[in-house]
Amino acid sequence: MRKFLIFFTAVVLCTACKQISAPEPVLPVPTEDQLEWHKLETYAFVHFGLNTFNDLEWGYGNTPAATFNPVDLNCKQWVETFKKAGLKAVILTAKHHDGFCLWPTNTTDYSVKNSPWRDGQGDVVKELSEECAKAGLKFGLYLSPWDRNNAEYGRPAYVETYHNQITELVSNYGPLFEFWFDGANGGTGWYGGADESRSIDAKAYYNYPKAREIIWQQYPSAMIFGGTEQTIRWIGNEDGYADATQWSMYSPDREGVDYRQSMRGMEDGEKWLGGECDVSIRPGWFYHAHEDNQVKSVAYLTDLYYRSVGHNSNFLLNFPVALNGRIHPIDSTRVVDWYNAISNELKDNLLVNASVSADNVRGKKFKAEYAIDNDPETYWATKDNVVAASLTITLPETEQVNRMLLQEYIRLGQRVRSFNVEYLSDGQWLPIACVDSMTTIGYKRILRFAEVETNTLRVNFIDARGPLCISNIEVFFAPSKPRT
Ligand code: FUL
Repeated sequence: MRKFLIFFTAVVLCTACKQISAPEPVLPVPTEDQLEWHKLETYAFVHFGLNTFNDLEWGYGNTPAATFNPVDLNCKQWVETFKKAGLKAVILTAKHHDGFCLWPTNTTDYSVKNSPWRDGQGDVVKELSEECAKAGLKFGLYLSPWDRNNAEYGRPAYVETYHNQITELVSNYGPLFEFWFDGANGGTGWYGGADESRSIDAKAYYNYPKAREIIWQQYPSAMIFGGTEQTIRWIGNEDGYADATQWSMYSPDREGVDYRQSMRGMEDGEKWLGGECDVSIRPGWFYHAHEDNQVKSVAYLTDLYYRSVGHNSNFLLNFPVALNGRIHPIDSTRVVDWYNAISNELKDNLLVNASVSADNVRGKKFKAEYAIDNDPETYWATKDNVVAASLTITLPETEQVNRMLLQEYIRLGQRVRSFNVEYLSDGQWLPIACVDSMTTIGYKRILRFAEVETNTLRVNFIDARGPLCISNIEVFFAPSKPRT
């Protein structure tokens, strides 16, 4: 009997401590660096180079370096624009497919060194990295693996040159938060005058493991986009959006997978590879005067914000810097207006001072209040094996609402598979009319729905990969017209 009592007490105690300890992680989970990257949410891309001066998107590699001549290049103006637009970082095309380098490299003559700009003494990479450092913006680089100028392209000597270019960049500029390996390998090019088509096996040819080693020796926290060593992933389109269902997990090498799967991620993906949605503010990546009237509207960009950041992804918005070396005033005004529009829509969190209850709570350390306390490190969690539960939130007053922001505690993995939201109207629970399906959440999910008037909302979590871990919920009313 005594033995039985001891055993029984041990079981009870064990169960109790299990319930108050954090849920086991659901693998894969992000690294600390990936977690920091998720928090950036929106950042700028800059396409600038010989293409800008020759009205091209993909230079062939034979456009004279002498045509690069911005008369008023001003990286301070770029950075000021990005800051005003709430963007937290910038990635610069240090070299595009034409092979022209925006820094005075020792690896080729095809660079700013041989342009009339500042008598060949200028260095765009340096200037931008310094302005970023001053303004507290993170800095990243795009270095096209494909090089249509280099005579050795396709042979081992070019790969050495390419790695030397990475070495120069990581040695002289930075810190770098992200390194971008583009996937384009179109074949034809100037190639030092050979003027022919060359094909390579991209996965093997560029020796990406070596490239990663060079980058990480200097900047071990840098995210890597593209290539075979990626730590984040292309979203599968260049239109700036992800699917509403968006898992941060992915298996890039899985057999038979179409690149469009990337818009959704993979629930059973083996790696944590958060999605990055890239898009240009104009139709082209590089500046073309005839596109001055085609800068994306505030409404369009706002929609993309909800379909990228609001769909558990980061948003990389490109600026085609104009011939004078400045961001065109239409683009800079537009991006700031866009930022103000989003800030206005998500201004006042109506859950400040709200009360909340849950029909399942893991323990005191994981109570429902932690889902609305605005602290990303605390979260509401359910007991082991409980993947369906509801949170009922009562607002201090009846309000009009049409936006809900939700976040999971992704340090322990992405879990939620499906959920829905209801509101109380005259004592009756009614479903919200959301613009897209309520499936995954991840780092961040923002729902847009037809405006309702209520003082009580209920979030019903229907299915998940493990116990729920919800770190944040906010609710807003986005007026259709800007508030006066
Ligand atoms: C593409 C490139 O071919 C475009 O020119 C641009 O740089 C874009 C971001 O990536 O694949």
